[in-house]
Amino acid sequence: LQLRRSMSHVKATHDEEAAARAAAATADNGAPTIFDKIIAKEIPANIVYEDEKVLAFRDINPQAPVHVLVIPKVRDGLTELGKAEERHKDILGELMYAAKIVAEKEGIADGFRVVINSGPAGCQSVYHLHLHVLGGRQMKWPPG
Ligand code: TR5
Repeated sequence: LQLRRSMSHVKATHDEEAAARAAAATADNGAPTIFDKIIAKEIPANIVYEDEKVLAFRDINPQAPVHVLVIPKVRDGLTELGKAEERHKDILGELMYAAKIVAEKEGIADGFRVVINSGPAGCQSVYHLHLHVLGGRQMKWPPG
C-alpha cells in the first residue's frame, strides 16, 4: 500500500509538472514556433513521413516507443484545434489520414493513439497544431 501511495504521488507530481509547464509556456500569441524551423529544415528532425501538405517527425521527448508528431506544413492560423475554422477542414482531414499512414509505416496500425492537446488547460506547449501518434506499447485509459 505504501508503494502504491508513493507511486500515485509520483504520477500526480508528474501530471502536475506537465500541466504547470504547459501553463507556464507562452500561450498562443501567433508567433512562429520551433516547428517552422523544422519545416524549413533549419533544425534537424527525425522525419518519418512527408507529403505536400504534411510533415511527420519523431517527438524529441517520446512518451511511448513510437511517438510521432504530425503537423501541417502551412500553419495558416491553425495554432490550436480550439481555433480551427471552416477553411481548415481539409487540412484537418489530411492530418488525420497522415496519422494513419504513420501508424502503418511504424508497424502499429493494429493499435495506437492519436492525441491533440489544445490550449493551456489541454497541456499544449507548441502553438502549431500537431497530432501526437503514440504506440508500440499498451496504452492506458483514462489518459489523465
Ligand atoms: O505539448 P504539446 O501537445 O504542444 O506537444 C508539443 C510536443 O513537441 C512535445 O511532445 C515536445 O516533446 C515536442 N517537441 C518540442 C520540441 C521538439 C519536439 N519534438 C521534436 N523536436 C523538437 N525540437 C527540435 N524542439 C522542441 N522544442
